[in-house]
Amino acid sequence: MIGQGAERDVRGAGDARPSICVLGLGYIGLPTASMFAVSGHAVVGVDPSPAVQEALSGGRAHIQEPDLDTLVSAALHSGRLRLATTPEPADVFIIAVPTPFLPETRAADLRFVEQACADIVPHLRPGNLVVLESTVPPGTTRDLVAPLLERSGLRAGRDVCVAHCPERVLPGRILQELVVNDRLAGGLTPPCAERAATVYESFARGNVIRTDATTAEMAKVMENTYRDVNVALANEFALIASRVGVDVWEAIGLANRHPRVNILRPGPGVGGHCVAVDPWFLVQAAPAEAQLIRTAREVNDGMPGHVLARLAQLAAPPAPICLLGVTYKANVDDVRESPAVRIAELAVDSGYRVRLCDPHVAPGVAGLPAPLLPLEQAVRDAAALVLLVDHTAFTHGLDLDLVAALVGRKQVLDTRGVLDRSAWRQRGFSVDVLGTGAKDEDAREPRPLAGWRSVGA
Ligand code: SAJ
Repeated sequence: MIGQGAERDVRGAGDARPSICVLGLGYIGLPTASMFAVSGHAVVGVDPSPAVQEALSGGRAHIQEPDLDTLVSAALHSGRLRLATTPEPADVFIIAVPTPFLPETRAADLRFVEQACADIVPHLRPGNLVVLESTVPPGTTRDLVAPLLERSGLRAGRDVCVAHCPERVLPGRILQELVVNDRLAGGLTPPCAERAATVYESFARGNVIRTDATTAEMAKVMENTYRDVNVALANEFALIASRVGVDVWEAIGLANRHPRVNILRPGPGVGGHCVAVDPWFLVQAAPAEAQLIRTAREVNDGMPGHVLARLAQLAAPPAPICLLGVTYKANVDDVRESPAVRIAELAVDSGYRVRLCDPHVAPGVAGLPAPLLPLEQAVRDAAALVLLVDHTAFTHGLDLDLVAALVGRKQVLDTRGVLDRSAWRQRGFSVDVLGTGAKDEDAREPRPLAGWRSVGA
């Protein structure tokens, strides 16, 4: 938790740009703090985690993201980004802390936001701006953040500006998207929106669009919900395609040639800290109305069970199996809400001897239900390989001859539709692909659709 710190102003003498205190140096806070620093703001980045402090003090980012090390190091060397474990007085406070959901109710867990507000209060001065970047249920800035900040004795919207400016960056492309994406500046009042927009315009090249705080909150959660529902539709298409004996990857490719259709990719489920979480904030806000959103979440959460059922067609417990990838998506190191981890848990519970392999994840990372091994150990004697994450290291970096020589049985299940099927088959593998007909040739035959009639019959 972020605690109180010494009264020290972030800004040095003679600085023209507002000084900024960023609370939370995670996937969003660290790139944002660094970007503001290299854009000329005096920034203090606040994070109480010793691991974060240790990595950053050594001049490197504690998370994997293309070019982030270079940006962080430039920001630190410029002298404009300093690190702290507690907030300090500044012109602008940016809250970029996690907003998970409570596992039992799936309601938003806003404790980190509440704590950040409490930590800012002692430093708040008239004329300050407080920006909430964390994704929250609609109404949070107005109904929770503003009243908490008013414990300072200052009136939100009059003495201090308050705004919600949601981040929209895609992990894996954070640094580009931070600059080029359009941004929302949702103010408690129009002057608050204007003030927040001006701050972000110091590095944003996309449009910074002024709106009110609750509309910005709603728009942000809608964006990720739209993506979740689209993936759920793709996943449901995959389940239907394997039932009727169609290759969903080919069918989606064909459907997407329609100028107004853009179906996303099926897969082993939806993970990460955003798309798998944020739709629940809308369910929480309007449970009776959010029917489609809830069903989409359930479809996506059902995919790990489907993957396990397909694995069971290839190998029975206690066979050794190798799961390729544990992160929530390709080429990142983030395992939060990862469907691959869920699949590993289900496989362990079913009695498989599970080995995990992921070149992006450091050994010893918490929360994995099975050992994380180097490739050669992970695949040795395995009765089946399951590709769960389409890391480039797996799609283009595998030595297939070596893998073929090491495995126990040459069987692979591709849950992302990315493997070069003919290259694997050339090495003697049977290749099962999620969203295609069942593995055995009989079941692969298209089944007649219920109610089907030939023309003229
Ligand atoms: N996924 C699929 N099929 C797809 C696309 C994604 O199964 O076709 C899965 C991924 O494998 C992953 C999950 O969905 O498990 C989410 O991945 P993602 O790449 O869709 O999104 P995130 O969580 O990395 O980032 C999202 C982005 N939101 C949108 O694109 C609408 C990003 O712009 C947001 O800033 C971010 O959430 C956030 O922080 O809210």
